[in-house]
Amino acid sequence: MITQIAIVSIVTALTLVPSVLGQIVVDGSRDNAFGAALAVQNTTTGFGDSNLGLVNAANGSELDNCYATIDGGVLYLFFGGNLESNFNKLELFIDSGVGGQNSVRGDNADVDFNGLNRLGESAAGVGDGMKFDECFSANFYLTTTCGGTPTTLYANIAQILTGGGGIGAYIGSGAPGTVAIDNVKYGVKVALNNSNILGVGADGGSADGSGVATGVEVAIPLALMGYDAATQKNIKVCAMINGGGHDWVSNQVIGGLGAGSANLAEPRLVNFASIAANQYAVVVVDAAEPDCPVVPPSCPADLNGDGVIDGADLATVLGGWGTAGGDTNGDGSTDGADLAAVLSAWGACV
Ligand SMILES: [Ca+2]
Ligand SMILES: [Ca+2]
Ligand SMILES: [Ca+2]
Ligand SMILES: [Ca+2]
Repeated sequence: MITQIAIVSIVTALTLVPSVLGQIVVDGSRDNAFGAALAVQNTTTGFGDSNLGLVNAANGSELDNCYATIDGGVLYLFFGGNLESNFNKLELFIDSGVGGQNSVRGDNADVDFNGLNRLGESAAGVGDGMKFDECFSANFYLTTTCGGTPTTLYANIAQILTGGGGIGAYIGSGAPGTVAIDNVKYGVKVALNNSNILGVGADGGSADGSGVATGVEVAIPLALMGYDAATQKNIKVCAMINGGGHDWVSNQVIGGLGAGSANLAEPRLVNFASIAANQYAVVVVDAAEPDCPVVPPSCPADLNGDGVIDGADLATVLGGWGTAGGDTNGDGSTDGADLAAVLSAWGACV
């Protein structure tokens, strides 16, 4: 005889199913809620094609595809593929706002044995840091790696500020395939399921990364990345597999490098702007937003853009009084606030 309690339990379970389907579980397996792929790998891997089929270990690294979704103020990312359990790195750069670094500086936060700065400038002002595509300026960094006995997953995060510095943190460890890193302080989660044996092959194999449904999955709060939809809505993601010392970049990059591409090797020689197509995927929030965000002028009182705030700008304010002709603050009219802006900023733009 079926008790009333059992019936209630069954009904409750069925009622819960729809909401559960709509959520992302950070476990290294792709959820249906991610929707369509943002990018699919288009070259075979130069870092080995894993054939172990084990959730906690892989004997090769590949980035087969990238999925993303935003839910509840959190960015969820999924990268199909493998991360070899020999301390190869997944490097993840996120362009989550205006500013940031188009070329990686060498004075960022020291995380993962100063691994981030291994990709950056060798000395201040040399300008030899890894370079992204023209419309990509990184604001946030996450790196994850696995290795040891038993195989352990580790992750670190760092801010990437326009002027360098910023906060970096080790966010913990976990067991691939079973225990996600769940950092309560920062709200960041990282999980890895290394069981993929499909996707791209090594040289001579498949160059198609579509369909792979296990790999690295992360959750990052938008606020942690400095996301502000008032200035930049779309989020861009550039990911790559790197060597164990953050010192030898593979050919596994999201977006792909193109068929037949070799490993990129020395990180400081990587210039994605010189490689065809965009080496990033776009998490589209506003399809109408230009790919290169419009950077607000640093010197709004310099109305004629000649680098100096002087009588010419004052004349524009006075001549445009009551119209938009001398507007410095974007409110659409020229008034006392614009006059004050010009007078208080008098002289060279700073
Ligand atoms: Ca999942
Ligand atoms: Ca940026
Ligand atoms: Ca494969
Ligand atoms: Ca490019």
